[in-house]
Amino acid sequence: MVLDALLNSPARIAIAEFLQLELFSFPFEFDLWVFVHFFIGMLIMFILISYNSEKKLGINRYWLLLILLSAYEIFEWIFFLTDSVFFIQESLFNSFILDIGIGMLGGLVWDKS
Ligand SMILES: [Ca+2]
Repeated sequence: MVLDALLNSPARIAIAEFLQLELFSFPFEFDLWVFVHFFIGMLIMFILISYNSEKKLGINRYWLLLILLSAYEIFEWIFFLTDSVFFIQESLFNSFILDIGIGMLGGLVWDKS
């Protein structure tokens, strides 16, 4: 299957391994994915502001960002629970506190800069 070939390609595995480079592991695991989550938070905030989402949807942009980041983490867990090779098991703390928190921080930094 094309998807399997893509997911198991040497380039994807190299990128995934690179991003898992552990910067420190105490008090929690902290790898390069932190920067991905941070920039994704900034990017989503940029899009929410650019499309005037608060006015159009009537929801505060920070709630929208939280909903989108949480939806992604739930999606990732569903993939993990179905034994997909694409996502690596994370602790609940890493997934729902750290990843979402870092994404929210990225959004805040974009919003305030
Ligand atoms: Ca995650």
